[in-house]
Amino acid sequence: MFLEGKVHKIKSNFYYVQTREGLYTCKARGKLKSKGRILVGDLVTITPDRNLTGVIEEIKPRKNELTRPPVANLDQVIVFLAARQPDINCYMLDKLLVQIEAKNLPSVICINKMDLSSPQEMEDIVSVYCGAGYKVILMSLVTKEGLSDLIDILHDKTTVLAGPSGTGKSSFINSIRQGYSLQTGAVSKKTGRGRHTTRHVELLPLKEGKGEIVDTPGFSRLEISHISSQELPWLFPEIKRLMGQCKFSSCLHKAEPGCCVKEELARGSISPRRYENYLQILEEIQEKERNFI
Ligand SMILES: Nc1nc2c(ncn2[C@@H]2O[C@H](COP(=O)(O)OP(=O)(O)O)[C@@H](O)[C@H]2O)c(=O)[nH]1
Ligand SMILES: [Mg+2]
Ligand SMILES: [Zn+2]
Repeated sequence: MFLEGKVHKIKSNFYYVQTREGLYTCKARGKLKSKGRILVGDLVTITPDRNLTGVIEEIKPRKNELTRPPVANLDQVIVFLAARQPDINCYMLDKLLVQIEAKNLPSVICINKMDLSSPQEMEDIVSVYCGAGYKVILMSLVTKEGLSDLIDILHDKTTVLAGPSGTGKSSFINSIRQGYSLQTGAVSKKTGRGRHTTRHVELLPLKEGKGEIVDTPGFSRLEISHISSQELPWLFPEIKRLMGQCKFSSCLHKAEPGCCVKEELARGSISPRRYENYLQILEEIQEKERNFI
């Protein structure tokens, strides 16, 4: 008899597999044993043994996987920002969104700490990113406004958080997880680093309903080295929509004649700030490509 389940945690060669019959503590069979072969988030088949123990026999094909943190089969990324403290850096945000798009993962932008700001102050940024095609949620963990909108989005999904430090990611994870406390804000005076530096990755089940959240933020390094200049336009949803309509099929939407991205920019349907950041990221990529040749 086999059981199917999802790996929620890996710790010293034990795999914690959530099945409909309960949480099984498993070992891995044969070649699956080698380190890094099985990831948190993997869907697996196990042979159950007594007392909720078992053996992992097989990994199902993955929908996607991340290396940082090492986790498979994600459904979405919540990009955590703060209205203030720290202020929003749109260039960093666009670079982060590009990385998430490159993994083919949907993202939702969440602007936390709205208790320190007002919807009027956020109007510009909300219209830019909604216009680009992203869902934007305004919220505060202090006043709890907007929190239920975010929780609705998590339902039935496996979610990873991303975004700059200090925006409230750990606080949010704490708030949705009963009896579980991640370190927030405080940094060790001795080492200057967070105290929990060697933690394992874990999927935390949501308090209500199905779905899990990864307990460690992803996309912490803004690496774009694996993205090519031809690929970049596909990673801006508002540019992607126009692909195939420019005069030249290889158009990079800089200054080529017959460019419909430039036309939409002139019409005001593409945000100048997003476009500037597109050009700047493109420049960074092209610089790397020139050095590589
Ligand atoms: N004013 C305000 N502060 C918040 C809010 N959410 C979190 N914080 C604070 O922001 C700081 C950083 O939070 P933390 O969860 O550690 O951020 P992380 O680095 O993204 O994990 C902590 O001092 C939190 O108490 C909020 O909605 N409003
Ligand atoms: Mg944190
Ligand atoms: Zn073009």
